[in-house]
Amino acid sequence: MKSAFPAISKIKYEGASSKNPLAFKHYNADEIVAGKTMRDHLRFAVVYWHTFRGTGSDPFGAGTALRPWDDGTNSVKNAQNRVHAAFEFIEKLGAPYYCWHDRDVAPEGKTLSESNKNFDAVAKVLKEEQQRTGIKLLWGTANAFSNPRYMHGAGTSCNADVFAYAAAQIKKAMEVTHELGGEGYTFWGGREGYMTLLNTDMKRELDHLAKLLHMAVAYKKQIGFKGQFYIEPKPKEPTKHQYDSDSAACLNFLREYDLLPHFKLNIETNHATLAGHTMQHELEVAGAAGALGSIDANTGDELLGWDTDQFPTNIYLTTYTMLAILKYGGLKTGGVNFDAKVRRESFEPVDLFYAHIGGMDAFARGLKIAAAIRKDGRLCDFVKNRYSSWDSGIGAKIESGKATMKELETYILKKGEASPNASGRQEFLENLINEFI
Ligand code: XUL
Ligand code: CO
Repeated sequence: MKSAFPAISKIKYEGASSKNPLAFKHYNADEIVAGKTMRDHLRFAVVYWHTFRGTGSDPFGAGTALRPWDDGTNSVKNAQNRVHAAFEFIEKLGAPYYCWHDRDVAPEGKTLSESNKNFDAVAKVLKEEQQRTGIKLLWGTANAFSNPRYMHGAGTSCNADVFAYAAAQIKKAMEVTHELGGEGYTFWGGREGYMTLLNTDMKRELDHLAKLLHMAVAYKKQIGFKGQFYIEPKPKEPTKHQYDSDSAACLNFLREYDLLPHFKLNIETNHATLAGHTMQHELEVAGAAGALGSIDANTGDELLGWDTDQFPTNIYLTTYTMLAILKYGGLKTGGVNFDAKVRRESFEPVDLFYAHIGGMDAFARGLKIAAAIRKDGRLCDFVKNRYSSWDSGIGAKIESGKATMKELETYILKKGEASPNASGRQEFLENLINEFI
């Protein structure tokens, strides 16, 4: 097999003073931070779709990406060759995981059985390459949004046959994920939403989506797949409104349909900002519900209102992300998955390396900074002290559920004014964060 990246050797950690653009300055996989190696904290994953299927095309122009290993056809042979290029890339980068959609790795056929046959033929090579390199599948997923049949959605389609097709496709994607030892399986509601409420029976669509997920839970059990299920919130794009719009909406849906025990959330930065939230907010909502599972690490552009899926380089973003992840006990089955693409203008293969190295270094710095902030303790103590009136006396009584309104009335009538508030100290805390950046 010809090398896809002959000019590039394994990316090494060279430390912060290195000027080598093909070296890590901060990500040192074996370095221990807060009791674990950086490798185990961050569990980096490369996505197959953007990194190996992205062409750089946009609504105004054709693809620009140079991918010499790819013959540009939709053949199974080309798909199999591409697997070797992908694993050479991931191995040289030193990422322990990767993720795919079924249709990224293998071409869709004319019938479902032809698609499944293609998928098996490529999965065989994926498995060989996983075994050869030790690279593992973080999660698999089905693309139930690109094919025209899914124009009205998959699980939420108005057409029952389309629902059946989606279920059959997801069944196969779960089987292949299981076969490849995947540690998770993700559901992102690509078109599970609406373009206009004028033609939409929302309640019926939500009931159907829940049915699909319950079927997946049952099938998971049947085949003995132990991986974690994730839902990935996103508010819009491609639809006007997606039912999995943000962490809170996903949690509400999962609770309403008794699915919460079976799912965690896969939170994506650019989806959070499209929902009008920060990544920090989305992680906090998921974490507080015990449902923080994995992250799709990318970023948007402050001046653009769509899902630009850029590689994360902002140290504040990675610091706040890692603060939330550490606070909720770290990533277990999940990982830091680069659901990000190089810009259309960054068309050379080496740009894939620069992009991932930058993202990994940004997260390594975020991890080290977040660990230092936690070790220092002032931030955590400040928050704890801010709520100290709840630790004893009337506060503790309210929290324990033993206080009544009548009793609180008596308490305040006797006390007079409530005890004075303490400052929120936002600026002080922002300065504190900057001490560590
Ligand atoms: C789309 C998106 C997806 C999911 C997997 O915005 O993020 O690629 O991560 O379907
Ligand atoms: Co994503």
